Amino acid sequence: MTRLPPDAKTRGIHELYAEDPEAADRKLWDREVDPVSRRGFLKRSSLLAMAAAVGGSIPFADHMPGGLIPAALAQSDEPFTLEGKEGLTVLNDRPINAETPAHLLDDDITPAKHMFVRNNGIPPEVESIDADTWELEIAGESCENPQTFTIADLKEKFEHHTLQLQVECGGNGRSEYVPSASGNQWTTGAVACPTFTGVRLRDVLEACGIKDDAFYIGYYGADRHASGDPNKEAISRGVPMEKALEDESLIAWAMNDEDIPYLNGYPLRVVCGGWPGSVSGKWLKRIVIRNEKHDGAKMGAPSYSVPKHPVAPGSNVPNEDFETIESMPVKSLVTFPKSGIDHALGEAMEVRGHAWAGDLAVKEVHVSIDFGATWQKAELKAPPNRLAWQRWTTSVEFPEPGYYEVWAKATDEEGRAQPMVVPGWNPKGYLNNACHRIAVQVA
Ligand SMILES: Nc1nc2c(c(=O)[nH]1)N[C@H]1C(S)=C(S)[C@@H](COP(=O)(O)O)O[C@H]1N2
Ligand SMILES: [Mo]
Repeated sequence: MTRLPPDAKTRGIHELYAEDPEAADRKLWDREVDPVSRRGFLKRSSLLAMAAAVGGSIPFADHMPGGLIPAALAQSDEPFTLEGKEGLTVLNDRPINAETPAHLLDDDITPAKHMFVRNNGIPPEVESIDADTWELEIAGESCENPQTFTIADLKEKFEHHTLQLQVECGGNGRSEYVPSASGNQWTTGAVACPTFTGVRLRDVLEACGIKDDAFYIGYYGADRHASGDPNKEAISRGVPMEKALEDESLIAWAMNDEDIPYLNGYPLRVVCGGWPGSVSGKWLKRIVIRNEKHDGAKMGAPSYSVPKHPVAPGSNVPNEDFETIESMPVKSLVTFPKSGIDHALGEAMEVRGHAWAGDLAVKEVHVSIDFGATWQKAELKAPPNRLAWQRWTTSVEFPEPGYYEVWAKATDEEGRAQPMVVPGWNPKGYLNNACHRIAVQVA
């Protein structure tokens, strides 16, 4: 592994890219970042982020002193928030990455303001996006009749579908790995389950002709590589044909019956629920049908890949020993009450949350108040459609005053349950589906 040049932190990223692109990539993507305070954010923020922060463009931005805290935001020391988002914890501002505290994921259908943001590069400028002229190109060596569609074409030519789909970043839970894995230090909040409206990916691909040798699809978005280099993609991932052709794989223009939020991919995105969020391309411009595994940015190991066989924590794993993550593992969240709550002795406490299991359904959820010694079964609802999370609820009673933790453990339809400790360490810190726990003080 190449190491960062010792002065990398103080040098321009363009300079570094010219010299050592790999180190520059790591500098941009793999740094560990603590939750960013609003002040810290603004000190280092780009003009675009600054405009988003004040809620409009800044005509005299040229004259703004670097590091100035806009008066619009300077009055308080509240943590910084992103426009259109509420209560999210910003983990990184360049690119923007923000997660949702568990208690803000309590809604059955995640509201737009509470959907996490995971950006790999620089999103297209808001002003440059025109949904009326936005075009999606379908091409690739295994496409018979490459075609271009406007969003109006998609709406007119294909059947519309609305589905509730869970999107979870492959790195959700990364912060718990020891030794720590580089990358955004997600705790539990890189997951959401809003509804998406659009057309089936399958219908669009079939209209363009899928050759017999088709093997994989790949997406391209309008965002740019974090370095600003126009010849590099921020991310260009995809899924095998079988996943692409599933009923639930969508090209979506709406989320919760409104435009998709800018940071979540406006005006068009792919959604393939149940797989790492990275396969659900935002600001969608192009889909290629490939006769081999797609080889776009972040398709190759170690990105979104785990060792084929378990490895000891801290091991060095050669790229050829990785495999690409497909369906995500079974997982659950306690979304009510909020961790840290005070509860009165003698009163039953309602506990609830969601559970999901990648391509599978969740069979059972159990809850423990004694650190996993005993478990009680929660009530579990069927998902509104395949690949949506499932609501679970139960009520617990505490025997005496003191400190308790409520743990939740989901089991998928094939009998695999969430582990109570952090599962298999892997170099990039993916797939942590350990039981979620909340703290309760009973008095
Ligand atoms: N074009 C584009 N699509 C993208 C990304 C990106 O950076 N650019 N990030 C991916 C990753 S890693 C995840 S987890 C999901 C996150 O979706 P969200 O930001 O809408 O929550 O988008 C995916 N699609
Ligand atoms: Mo992700």
